[in-house]
Amino acid sequence: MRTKVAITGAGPAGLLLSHLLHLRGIDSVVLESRDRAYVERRQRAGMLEQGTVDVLRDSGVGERLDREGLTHHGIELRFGGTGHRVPLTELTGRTVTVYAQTEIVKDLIAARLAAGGEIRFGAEVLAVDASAPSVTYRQDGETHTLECDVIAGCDGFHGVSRRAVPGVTTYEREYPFGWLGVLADVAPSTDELIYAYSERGFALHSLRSPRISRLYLQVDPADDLAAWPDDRIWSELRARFATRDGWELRDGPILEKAITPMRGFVAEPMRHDRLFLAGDAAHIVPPTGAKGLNLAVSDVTVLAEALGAWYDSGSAELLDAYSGTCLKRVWRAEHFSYWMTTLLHRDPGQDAFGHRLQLSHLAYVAASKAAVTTLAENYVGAALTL
Ligand code: RFL
Ligand code: PHB
Repeated sequence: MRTKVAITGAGPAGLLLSHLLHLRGIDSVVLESRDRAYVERRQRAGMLEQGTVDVLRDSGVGERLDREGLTHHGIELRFGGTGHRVPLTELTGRTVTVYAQTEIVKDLIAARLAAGGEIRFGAEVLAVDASAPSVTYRQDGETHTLECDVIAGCDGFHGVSRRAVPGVTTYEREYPFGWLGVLADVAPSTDELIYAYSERGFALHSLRSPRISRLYLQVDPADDLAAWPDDRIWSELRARFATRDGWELRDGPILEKAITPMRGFVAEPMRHDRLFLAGDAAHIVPPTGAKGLNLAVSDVTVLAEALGAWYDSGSAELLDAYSGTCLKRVWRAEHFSYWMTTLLHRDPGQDAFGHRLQLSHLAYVAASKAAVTTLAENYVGAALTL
């Protein structure tokens, strides 16, 4: 078996890469260890930068996104019982869009299959060979080898591709926070996302549609879900979002809940020989800045263009620049995600001095146009290509 580009993982990175390569006439095979229903259901990101929306729309997979995605022009920072609007569009000229990662994954799978693309579900990659490019995987109890020109390692943080980059340097920061994410069958209590700091910890009010809310609570990453029955979740959310003007949080049935630890992680370089890492396989950001999915889209956009140039003209210039090009954006996103995370979370190990600094920082971001513009241009992605 042979293909031009072997892609490990059918998350947003692998699927979009396969689609962008197809548009350039380059065939690929996507190998995914899970089944289709699982990858289409996995709850994750929801906030897209305008650049991400443009890539999806311009490549012909934006039809449902244009119909169902919700365009937002601002977010709210809430602390001390008061909301402070961050007018993203006024400050940067850009918008952001709420459209769930699961919907992007469904749209991309449908587009690839309609175009005759090959996605092998239930195919677990065991090893990749970056020098005699090939991928070994197991499907239905049998081991196969897929030979190729190039491997795109898009198999996420727990995947195997990264291990095939010898001498890779990894940079890591564990945050002492976890997020309890909740999907609730209730109309959102807000039009714009609310990022709330309270003495009890961080909370985020997001949404999935005019009828479904997505909410997050800072929790101890070691917490057991059993310690968070639904009524405790709602009362904690109410306490953290409380304002002095009587704003109310609507509640409803909780459809799904999960706890995720928070970490920053970067692997450098993102390439070895014929293997190119993209998305969460190469880097993780804490979700406070809403950057993970957007970085994955940006990586594979750069990679598709570089592979296109290589196949068209034989020039490896863009492929050679791939890792450096991506890492500039990755590190800007790491810093912004760290900045948002430390601004808005309650650190259990923080001393009283640090706590006063944090409160002053929050007040400054709310009061200063320069400070809030820093937040806005990073949030919309305008500051990410330096
Ligand atoms: P994925 O989505 O993890 O996909 C990797 C795929 O590889 C498969 N795989 C394998 N397949 C074959 N063989 C193996 N050995 C394999 N090992 C793994 C996996 O099954 C999977 O299908 O990585 P990708 O494509 O790089 O996409 C990255 C994004 O998923 C991630 O960055 C975002 O979800 C992060 N994120 C957010 N990003 C944003 O841009 N905006 C947000 O608002 C946002 N919110 C979030 C988030 C992530 C969260 N969690 C749960 C981590 C909110 C949360 C709660
Ligand atoms: C989400 O809607 O899932 C979401 C939005 C913004 C974030 C993180 C997650 O910063």
